[in-house]
Amino acid sequence: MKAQTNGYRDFARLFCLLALSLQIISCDKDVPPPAPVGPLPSSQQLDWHEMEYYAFVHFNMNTFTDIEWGLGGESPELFNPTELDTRQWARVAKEAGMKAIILTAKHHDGFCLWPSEFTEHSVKNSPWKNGAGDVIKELAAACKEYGLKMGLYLSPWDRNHAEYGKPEYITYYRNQLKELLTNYGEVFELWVDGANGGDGYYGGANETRNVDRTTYYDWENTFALAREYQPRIVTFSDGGPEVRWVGNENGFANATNWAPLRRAEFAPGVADSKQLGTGHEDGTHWVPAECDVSIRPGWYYHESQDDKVKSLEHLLDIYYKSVGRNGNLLLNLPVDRRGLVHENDVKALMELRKTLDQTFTNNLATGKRISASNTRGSQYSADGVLDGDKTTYWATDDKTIESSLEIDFEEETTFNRLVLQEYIALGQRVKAFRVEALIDGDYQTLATETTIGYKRILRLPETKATKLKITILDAKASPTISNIEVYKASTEP
Ligand code: FUL
Repeated sequence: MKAQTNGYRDFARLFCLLALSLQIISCDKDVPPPAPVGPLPSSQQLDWHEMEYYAFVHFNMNTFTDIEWGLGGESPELFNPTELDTRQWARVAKEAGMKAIILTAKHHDGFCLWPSEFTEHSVKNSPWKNGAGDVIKELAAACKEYGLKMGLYLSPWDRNHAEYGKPEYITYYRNQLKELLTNYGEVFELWVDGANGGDGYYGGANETRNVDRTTYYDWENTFALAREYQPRIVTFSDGGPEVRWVGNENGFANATNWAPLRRAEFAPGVADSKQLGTGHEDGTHWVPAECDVSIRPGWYYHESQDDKVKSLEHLLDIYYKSVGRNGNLLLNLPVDRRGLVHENDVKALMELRKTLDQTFTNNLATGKRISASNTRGSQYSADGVLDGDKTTYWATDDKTIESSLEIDFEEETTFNRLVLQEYIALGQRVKAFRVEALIDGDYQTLATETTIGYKRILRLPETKATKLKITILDAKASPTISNIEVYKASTEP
């Protein structure tokens, strides 16, 4: 029986080859995938893209001094949260639909939220838990309990440390990095801000110290240590290496947003912020943008800002301009003096979650027919974009770039949101695309846009149509689209 089957297969293959050479039929079972267009994401970066939305928590000495940047001479006695509860942070983040929490383990004033053995300027000399507490340990446990990842912010600038500016401080910084990355389980992201040097306490010297931002920290080797301690970590700074700042603190990426970046032109604290929002079409490395923004005007908690929590409309706009523009959203929650996410912030987060859930639950493209103007082979058919599986994707043959996909709703359908995703494992390729809808028998253009990347979400005018067409107008190579979703949001924007 087996021999018979094999015989039949051999015959079929022979027939196929013969037919193909005579150009009678197309046997496309073994068409290779499109060649990758570099630079490509690492597997850590692919995981990072999937996270999309997570919390920043600024909570540290500044919470108690009511300022944004402490000078470094603050007494550890001042750090005294009354109800610190990292499980509340984690529960709120989880219910908000976030995937992780990144905490300011050490901000520019140098106070450490863990009992570092390399300084006295930490929780161990505070009244909180009589000096026996460790916020990082508590957060790690809470994140684990709620299925969240944990990331850590370790400010390179340290206005407390007597040796800041000298080579000894780099040893100190690396010792702290080792403590944080080896004692608390998995850390998914190391967050390195760009503020470097200036006036400070510096062990009582009270002076101004400036450093050469490109050479002082020897970032290449410092980041290599981070990778040695946490092989799956991604490091964020103005220019990566793995994740880049978006160039503003409003939470917005530009509409054209390339994950590739000419990385050598940037370093932490050395960045042309205008370029960071767009990346580079001819970038040399995969360095996607992370969009950081606070839910309030300040990064740290200030009672005076209790009534300045961003509105639902503002938060939605941020979401669409970050997650919807090929970036991840890092939304800051200024934990208050009790050590809790404030009620007003919780309310705003839950309103946002509710609206996003209402919008992105009923995918109007599910189960609809989809066709393509060109298909590379049957395993790259248009069906791959509607099957809910991001590993299957539509691709054209190598010579075809301008090409389109058409979704047939079979009846008049009202929508105003479109989600598009490229199969980025093969690189970010699309440079320009157009969206059209078939309205009363005519195709009308709804949008003409540029990049897609990991995810692009378009807010379209409310449209009633029977078909939706997406035309790739230009790309670095044949397009690879892994997912399309269509929704009707009831709220504006
Ligand atoms: C900046 C810092 O100077 C701010 O205080 C804040 O931490 C922001 C997220 O990063 O570099």
